[in-house]
Formats: sequence, C-alpha cells, structure tokens
Amino acid sequence: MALVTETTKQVLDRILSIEIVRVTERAAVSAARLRGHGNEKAADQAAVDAMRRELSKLPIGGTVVIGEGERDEAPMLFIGETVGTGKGPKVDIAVDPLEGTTLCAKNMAGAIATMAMAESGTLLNAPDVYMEKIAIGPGYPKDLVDLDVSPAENIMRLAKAKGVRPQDITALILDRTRHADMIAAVRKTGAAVALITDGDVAGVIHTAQPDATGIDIYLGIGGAPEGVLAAAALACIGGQMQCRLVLDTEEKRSRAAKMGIKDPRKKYGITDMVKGDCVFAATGVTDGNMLRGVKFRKDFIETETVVMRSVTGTVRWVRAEHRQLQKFHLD
Ligand code: VTB
Repeated sequence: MALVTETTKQVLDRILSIEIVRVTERAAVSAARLRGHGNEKAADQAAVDAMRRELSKLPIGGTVVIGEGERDEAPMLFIGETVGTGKGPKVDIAVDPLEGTTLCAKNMAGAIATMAMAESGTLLNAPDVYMEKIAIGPGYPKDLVDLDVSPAENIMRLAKAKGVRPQDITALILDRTRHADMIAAVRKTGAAVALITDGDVAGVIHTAQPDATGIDIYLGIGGAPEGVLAAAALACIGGQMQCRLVLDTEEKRSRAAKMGIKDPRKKYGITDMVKGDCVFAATGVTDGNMLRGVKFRKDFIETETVVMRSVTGTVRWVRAEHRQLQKFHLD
C-alpha cells in the first residue's frame, strides 16, 4: 500500500511539472500582448488574471504563500488564497506572474512569468519586503560567501575558490542607489560589475551557470518574494544562496511575525526557504539572456519556458507553438 501511494505521488509530481508550464506560458502570453505599452499595471494584471485562470484548472490543493501581496492589498493571488481544483496534493505556491513589470511595459530584455510549487508547508512564507541576497553557483565549499562579511571579502573568497584573480570575477547587482557603496567596493577589488535594472530572479539563476552567463555572484537587496522564487530554482539546479529579510521597522517586524518569522535577523539558506521537493518554471515575456520572449506569429504563438524539478534536478527547456491561442485569441 505504501508503495502504491509513493508511486502515485511521484507520477503526480511528474505530471505537475508539465502542468506548471501551461500556467507560466499563459501568463507570459497575456503580459506579452502589453509589451511596450508603457502600462505596468495593465501588463501585471493581465499576467495575474491568466495565471489565476490556469492555476484554477490544476489538480492540486494549492495555497499561495508568495503572491501579489497580502490579502487586503491584492484582489487576486494574495497570500493565503487557495488555488487549484482541490483534488490532488496539497502544495505551497509561489508566484510572480510578471517579474519585471517595468521591463515589460518598456519592452526591455528580461521580463518573465514565473512560479514555483512545493510540498505543503515547505516554502518560506515571506512578507513583501526587501531581502538581502547573495548567491553563487554550484561546486564551491559550503558557506564560502556570507552576508555578514564585506562585499570585497566575498569577491576575494570566491576568486580564490574558483582559482582566478578577482579581476576575472563578474558580480551581478541591481542598479539602485542603495547599492552605490557595494558597487564601488566590488569594483575596487578589480571585479567587474554587471548591472540590471530589474529582474533578480533570473539574476540569481544566472549564477548557477557561470560558464554560459559570465556571472559568478549575485549581490544586493531585492524583493523577498523574488528571493524565495530564486531559491526554489537553485534548490533544483544547485548553487548557494544566503538571504535575510530587511525588517527595519516595527510594522514590518510585526507583519513578519504574523507569518511565523520569529528571528527578524535570521540568515536563510536555500533549504531554509525551500524545505521540501519543488518544481520551478519561468516563461520569457520579453527576450532575455535566460529565455526568449513570446513571439506572435501569423498562425501560432511561440513561447520558451524552463522548468526544473528538485527531486531529480532535471531542467527542461520547453519551446512551444500555441496554435489555438493565436486562432481563437484565448489568452
Ligand atoms: C527586484 C527585481 C524586481 O524589484 O526584486 C526589485 O527582481 C527590488 O525592488 O524585478 P526595487 O525595484 O524597489 O528596488 C523588481 O525590480 C520589480 O519587482
């Protein structure tokens, strides 16, 4: 009996890792219709609506733990919302229907639709606050880099472990004034800084394939929801990440406490943020380094998605041609 249950669970897991692709594909197509229209809100809403529609068809008992916001501020996909048919495994859901709303509104590179699904109760329930993050690729000694040492020291440690000079290291950082000192400190070591305007989920994932992306380390402060999504991806493909919520006001600390966060200064590793098996997917909205954006052809729509499973570490690149969508304008 136990064996049967286990097998059923695994089969379901495998099916879900394809089903999840439909969800991010639909969100990406809907957002892509509004690429370059200068309207971040409309693009985000289109992605949210599409993602919610697709999620409702999944054979899961899902609970949104990372969503569009806390209950009273988000009409859809709010934290705590239940999604799916209710017939199937109980899962935690993390969504960012349009990661990089500005990138989409301005039709700039790197906007994606992304989500992760994990065993119930295993994803960090993080409030929508800032998060300090540091991430490097696989193959390095455990705890090589640390949020509590200086950016320069982290670069030196990484260069040494990689067997290169600091000048041969590239750090990816969000281009924000809050990072001015960090950027200067990294440059002082001789390392190169690659700046992004948005999109640190993909930014963190870049560190997992340094040979392909040229990015060795991600540093800086971004959104906590994006941090948990990136951790889900690294839980599948390997790499190290350390994060800490920025709970700099009493109001934020009490919001976090309500979500079960006892230690506001806790440093989270990947397994603290993603404790169980998970599946991660992202579909390109605009062309980016990681994924091609949606292409509207005459008779079909093309999407590109990456989907990963932590159980096996399998990474699938799914290039899809959607004929119905284009024909019937169903998105
Ligand atoms: C990052 C980035 C997102 O928010 O998390 C960033 O990945 C952090 O917030 O794409 P600020 O923009 O306030 O710096 C985004 O840029 C937008 O959600």
